[in-house]
Formats: sequence, structure tokens, C-alpha cells
Amino acid sequence: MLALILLASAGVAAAPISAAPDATARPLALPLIDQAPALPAIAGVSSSGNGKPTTPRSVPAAAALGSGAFIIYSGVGTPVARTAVTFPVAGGMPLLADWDGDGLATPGRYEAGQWFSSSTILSNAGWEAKASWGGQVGDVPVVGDINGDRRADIGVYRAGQWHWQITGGATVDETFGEPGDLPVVGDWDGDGLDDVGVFRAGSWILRYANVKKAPKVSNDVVVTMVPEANAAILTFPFGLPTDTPIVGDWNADGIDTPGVVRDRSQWILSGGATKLKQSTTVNVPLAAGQTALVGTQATLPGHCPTATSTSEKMAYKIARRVVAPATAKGTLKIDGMAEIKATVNDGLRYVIVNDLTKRLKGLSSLPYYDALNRYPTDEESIRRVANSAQAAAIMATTSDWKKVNGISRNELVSYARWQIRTVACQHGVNSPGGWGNTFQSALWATVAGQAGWLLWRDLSSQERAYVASMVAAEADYSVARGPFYFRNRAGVELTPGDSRADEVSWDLMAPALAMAMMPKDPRVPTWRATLVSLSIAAFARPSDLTSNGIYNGVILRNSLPGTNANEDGTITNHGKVNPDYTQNVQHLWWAASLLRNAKQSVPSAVFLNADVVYRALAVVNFPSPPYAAPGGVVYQPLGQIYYPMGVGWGVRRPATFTGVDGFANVFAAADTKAGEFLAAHARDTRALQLRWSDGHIYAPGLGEETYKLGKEEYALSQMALAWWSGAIKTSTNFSIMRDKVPGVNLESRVPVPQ
Ligand SMILES: [Ca+2]
Ligand SMILES: [Ca+2]
Ligand SMILES: [Ca+2]
Ligand SMILES: [Ca+2]
Repeated sequence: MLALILLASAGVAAAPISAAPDATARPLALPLIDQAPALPAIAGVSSSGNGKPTTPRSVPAAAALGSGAFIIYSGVGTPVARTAVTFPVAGGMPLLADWDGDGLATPGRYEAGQWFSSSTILSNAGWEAKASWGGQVGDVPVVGDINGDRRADIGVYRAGQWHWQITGGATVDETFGEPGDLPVVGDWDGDGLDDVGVFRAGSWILRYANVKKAPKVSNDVVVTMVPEANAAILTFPFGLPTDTPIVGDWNADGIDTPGVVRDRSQWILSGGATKLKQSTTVNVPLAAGQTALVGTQATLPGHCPTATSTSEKMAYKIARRVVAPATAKGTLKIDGMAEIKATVNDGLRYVIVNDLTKRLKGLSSLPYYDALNRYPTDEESIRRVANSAQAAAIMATTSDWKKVNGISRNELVSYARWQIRTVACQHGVNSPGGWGNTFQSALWATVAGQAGWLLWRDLSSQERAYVASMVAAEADYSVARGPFYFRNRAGVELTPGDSRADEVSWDLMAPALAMAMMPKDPRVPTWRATLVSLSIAAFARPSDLTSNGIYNGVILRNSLPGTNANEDGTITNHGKVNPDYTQNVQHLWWAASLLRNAKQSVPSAVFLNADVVYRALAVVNFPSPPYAAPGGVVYQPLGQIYYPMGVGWGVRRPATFTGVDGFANVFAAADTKAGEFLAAHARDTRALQLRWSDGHIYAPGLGEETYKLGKEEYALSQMALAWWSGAIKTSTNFSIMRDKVPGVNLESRVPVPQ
């Protein structure tokens, strides 16, 4: 093994680890890998809601400013899940409140008269200074919506005096309570305005406003009418003097009720003054240093816990524009597909078992889990499961999967849906501060989005909503970013050593999928113009700057501001001619395939230079010197890879090339021999996988593949795309659209990051 690595590091193609497997000699029906053990059930989700705004529901929460961590738990009566976000370490008292009126409470803090807030729930956006209010020694900060505009008002309780600063700027002073009381705020009567109260040694004293006749209450509640103030004062015991009072609308009926936290673990929630005896107890222990807080879920229980009412409503609207893809079936008639299908099936066995029994163990009882907090990078948190969900969705919809390796189709689909909805829920368009609108996020949204689209008929309405919204949002972000270039027209490298072909080709995926999914969306013309712009820019070559070629109305020589590919189709990245990035040309054909799957014609611009770039893998010869010994074509016999300027990501990753080979076998010229390379890379990948009995591909460590953020899932995604390319080739029609596309803008409009 060591010798192999050394050879390949010198730029030499690694020899096959075993003799090339002869697939025809090995009966594929033989049980080659272990059956999956019995798997834990995955929580389902309902189709209730349909995007109609719901009353935000209170949920337990905890925060410690000393560590900056805020933790929001799931709603009462549902499995205890948690979403965490870490803010900058600070002093003072943590708060959670709906500062912007979207139905979702987000972090805030009060420190010596200074107020800070944030509108994010899934990422640390820093503390924003909000106001200067209060600050006397002994002031207790309070928040509530006093004027009924849904946005939190801030105040301080000062020994029986309340001083409010209302959203919009007004102030309100009132008197209620005594020195030593703990202030509590809530909408006791459900009129949409928060009311005041105090907790005094196990007794609650609440003021109901605008009351003319005494409210009906439980036996233990004493009502004192205050006619001159149109108010009623309700006094009743609930909790112990040593308890911490909290207030919330635990059942989303619009009425806030008292609760207490006992022994820093038991949350005892009352039914309110009318049902005082009906209390619910939930166990949410507080860690050292944590303060008990009350958060909200703005959606129905069982829906995305961090989405806002506003975002969910919009998501349902967008989902109604989606048309499910045409049915497409993979084929074994293409050479290599038998190995590909077997590899994906067995790889899914590995990934699903690994996720449900180890990596994400215990989380499958939650309809949504906090994926973003699994890993330090969004790439590992999101892309990893998007890749495995995509592979699962492809096999569930384009193969004859009934029960494979002990996994039923229902289990396969449940797994895919769980990952898809979790990833889509935590996208920033749905949950404030979530992932997205960044490097590579258009690709992740496309991978997860394609999975959701393929499974459209299996999804619940909430899953459809979050998926459609995620895809449309990333398409819009691609529109806003526009193209980037490696070199300007003069040939000067703007980002020395690093082509932008990868980023631009990722970015073109989201508008392509959005067009495929939502053909009637009013943004389709903008998405189409962006698909054309980014497709031209992604792999533009120096000779295009003087080319008379016309693609969807764009005359290249007049319009191109720069280039991203080298003249021979190679891509320079990380300072070298880099096969692992030349492979990114697959995104052009992948985008075309999405449109084919939607029965749409494909803009001609999507094919600019695709063939030329693929030739840099399959045809172009690299002489040595100047290239690494022994020189040759990147694609070597038996699926081996030659790296002309050294290895970027590892020496044994044939699966990386199966996706592009599959698409090339659909779209590239026959003399590239894409079909032969597809079969060779498929067989080599299968040989790697058959070294083990659990379905994974790579040996431990980083010798074979150095990608650390989910290499098994990434390989699975590429192999599944290869399988899907066969379905596209044999099951869908193809037409090219050469018409002028209005609105194409090839200019760079975002500053080049340094
Ligand atoms: Ca909010
Ligand atoms: Ca307000
Ligand atoms: Ca009220
Ligand atoms: Ca309630």
C-alpha cells in the first residue's frame, strides 16, 4: 500500500490494488456483503398545515452567556430535540424574544442598561446593539409585546415600577408588584397584548387589562376587580418559593400560562388560571451556568422547528409551482452499470447503517435533527447527508429497489426524506442564520433538491415546501453572484493558480434545477439567463475571446470578460493542472440532464466547451517532461488515473470520475470513449468496495482519498449520478434550445475574494 502511494505521489498512475475484477465471472447475485441489521425507525412528518400561519408555540430553552451557547428544545409533547447556536461570549443576562415579529424568538442580552439582539437562530451573527434602557442597580430586564405589533418591547422592573420602551419609540411606565418580587410577562387573556405580573414566593399575581367582569377561573384563584383601571388581579399559588418562574404558550392557543423550573431540571407548566390543576411536567435539565429561557417554534409541531411563520408561508407558495420529474429508469444495458448499481446499493447499506446506528445514532426519533451542529463546517454537516440522500433518492426512483441488503424501499425513502427535510429546514431561507448563499452552497442545495424533486411524489407538503424554497433561494443567490473569471481578457490571472470553473459550475446548478422543478415560477426568465451566463463563463477558454460562436444569442468575442479553462480544456486549480477539478465539467451535463428530466429543451450555452474539457481527461496527452513521469493521458487503462502535476485529493478515487463519465456517455462525442472509461472506473470502484463486507469503499486513513468531509457519501453520489445518467440517456428525450435568451450578463459583479 505504501509503495502505491509513493508511486502515485510522484505523478505515476497507481497500479490496481487487485487484478482487474472480471464482473462477468463473479455472479452478482452472490451475497457479497453483510445484510443490514434491523434499523431504528425514522420519525415521519405529517402534511398538516399547508403554510397557514400558526400561533407560535413556546418551547423550553437555556442559555449561558459565559459560553455564548443558546439551546432551544423542541415543543412540549414532542421528543426532546435541541438546536444549538453559539454567540460571542459576553456578560449580562441572556434573553430570547421575537425582536422582528416573524414568530420566532432569537437571542438577546441585557447588560447594565445596554440591550443587544440578533435575528438569527442557527448561526452566530454577533451581537447587535439594540438600545440603551434601564441600568440602575437592581433593574431586572423584561421583554414582551406591550403594543401588539408582534415585535418584542423591552423594559426593566424596578421594585414595583415597570419602565417600558415600546417598539416605535414610545415609553410606558406603570406600577405593579413590590420590591423583591420577580417580574413575569405574558398574554394572560389572549388579546394579543402582553400583560404584567409578579411571582412572589410561590404565588402568582397577574394583572388582566381591559376587563369589565370577573374572568372564570379555577377554585384556587382569587380575583380582585379594579373597576377604575378596567383591570382584574388574579392571585393563586403555583410552584414553590425556590422555583424559577417562566411563562409561555405551551399549547399554542394564544394564551400564556405560568410555569416553574424546579431543581434546575423539571419544567412544570400550568394550564393557566382556568385550569390550574392541569399541569404538565417535562424534564429539561439545566447545565451549570445556564439560565432557563422560553423560546418559540413558529411552525406546527413536527414541522421545521427553526423556520419562521413568514418563511414557511412563502415556502408553501413556491412548492405549489413544482412539477414532478418525468419517470426515468436506469439500465443495465450500458457497460459498467451492473457494477455501478451494485456499488450504490451496497454503499447505501453502509451509509444508512452507519448513520442510523453510529454517526447519527438516537436522532432518528426526531423528525428534524440539528445537522449544522454536528460538525465545524457546513460542508460536512450539509453536503455529506445531501450526497447520501441523493443516492438513496436516485435508487428509490430509477431502480427496482424492493428490499436490498435487508433494507426495504420504505426504509430507503424514509432515510432520504429525513436527510432532505433536515437539510432544507436548516437552509437560511427557511431558518434565520441557516446555511446557504455561500461557497458551494448552490451545489449542496442542488444535490439535496434533486433528491427531493425525484422523490416529490413521496414527500409530505412540509418537505416539499422547504425543498422548493431552498432551491429557489439558491438559484436567486446564483443570479445575484453572477460569473467569476480566472483570467481577464488580457490573460492576467485574477486568482493566481486557481480557476473559478469549480465555483461557477456549482453556481449554475441551482438555477438549472429551479427551472426544471418550477417551470411556471415568475423568476424562470432570470434563472434561464443566469444558467446561460454561468454556463458560458464556467469553462470559457482563451480562444473564445476571439470566437464568432453564438450561444443563445451571445456572440462570444463581443461579450466574454475572461476565461476559466485552459485552451486544451484542462483546469488549473490549487496551482496545478488538476484532473479532480477538470471533472467539474460534469455540472454542465448534469444541469442539462435535470432539464431533460423535466421534459425541457436545453440552452445551447450549457454545452460550450463541455466536450473539450472532458477531452482533457480522456484524450489529451501530457508529455513528460514537462509533466510528471511517465506522462500520458489522465485516464489510464483499468480505470487508473494519471496526475500530470501531482495528486490533489488522493490516489485511489475512481468513483470521482464516474459521474462525469456517465454524463459524457450521454452527451460527449463517441471518440472520447466515455463509455469505456465509465465501465473501467465503475469496475475499479467496485473492486475497492468488495475488499470489505459492509459496503464502504475506501481503506481507513487518507491514503486513497483525502477528502475528509464525507468521502463515502461523495463517492456514492458520483456513482448514483452515473446510474441516473443512464436513466436520462434511455428514458428521456433531448432537444437543444438555440434561441436568444434575454438578460444574459457575463460581467463579474462581485469583487474577487482575496
Ligand atoms: Ca424573530
Ligand atoms: Ca411590540
Ligand atoms: Ca393580554
Ligand atoms: Ca396556552
